[in-house]
Amino acid sequence: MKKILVMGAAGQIGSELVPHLRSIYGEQNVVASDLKERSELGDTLNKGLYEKLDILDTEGTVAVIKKYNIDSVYNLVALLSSVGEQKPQLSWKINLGGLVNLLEISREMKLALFTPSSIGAFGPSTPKVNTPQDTIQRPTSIYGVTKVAGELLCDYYFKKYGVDTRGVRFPGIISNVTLPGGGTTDYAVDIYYEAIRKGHYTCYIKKGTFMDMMYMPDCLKAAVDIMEADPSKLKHRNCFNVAAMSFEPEMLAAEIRKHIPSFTMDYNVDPVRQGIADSWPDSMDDSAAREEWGWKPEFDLKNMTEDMIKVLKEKLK
Ligand code: AKB
Repeated sequence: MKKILVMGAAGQIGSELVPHLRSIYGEQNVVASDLKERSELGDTLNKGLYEKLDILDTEGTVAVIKKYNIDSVYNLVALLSSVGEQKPQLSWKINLGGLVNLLEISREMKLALFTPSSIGAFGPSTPKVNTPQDTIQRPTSIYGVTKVAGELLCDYYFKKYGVDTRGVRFPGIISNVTLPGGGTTDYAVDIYYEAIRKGHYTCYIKKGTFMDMMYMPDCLKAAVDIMEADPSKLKHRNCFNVAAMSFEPEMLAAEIRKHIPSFTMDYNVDPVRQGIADSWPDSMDDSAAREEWGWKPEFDLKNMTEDMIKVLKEKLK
């Protein structure tokens, strides 16, 4: 059985990936870690194995890996795109510095390493519609710069040292357990909470701005499936486009209105996040992931919205 360490476990993806991995590999085989104290964790993480850990602390990370005989690491530590523009140097230090640290540890300790890339790894000169798997990558956000460098570095460690690095380019992730923080795509989560709480949302992304999005269950499936994939079939390894749906704010609002007919939306566009969104693809071509490891999402805008509203109505009661 795999022995897994999830770093950055208290964030939007980690807080759901940890229980998901535990349900597959067993409670005792999945260790969560984050900068937070255990007392600051949400209910789901609080129950199982947990270590307070800084990704830049090599000695501490090695000690945890030895303590639990870890053989696979999910590296979810990152400053996202919007917050990255406020703190570019910190973004580089954490996103890339943390990854370099983990790659070196993985090389020495023979670990498998999952590191997500993002639609943020593309830029304004990338083909916007049906963005190919292999194409121009000249991102203009620091987040994107760290993601492209990370993809290349992971490829390098695989080729040069045989480290089992793997990863996917995640779209905006929509979920209802832990809020995302500091991303450009966060509006597509906030809108559901505000629709239920207030019946109104002021959107910071302009009408007509398409971006790829994915519901959390598909995100979890992608993270597990790529790590379980037969390595002999993987031609890309660290940068698979994975897509599920592409929409713009008006389409999302219209779908919400099917459940909450009185819902209204207006706009107060944030130039920084709008600029980032404009530089990203409208929709990605994920045929390489489908061919090489059988990627197939289950959720589209319609069934995701049904589920989000059902779950959040209960949660926000
Ligand atoms: C962000 O908006 O920064 C992230 C991402 C798409 O990587 N959600």
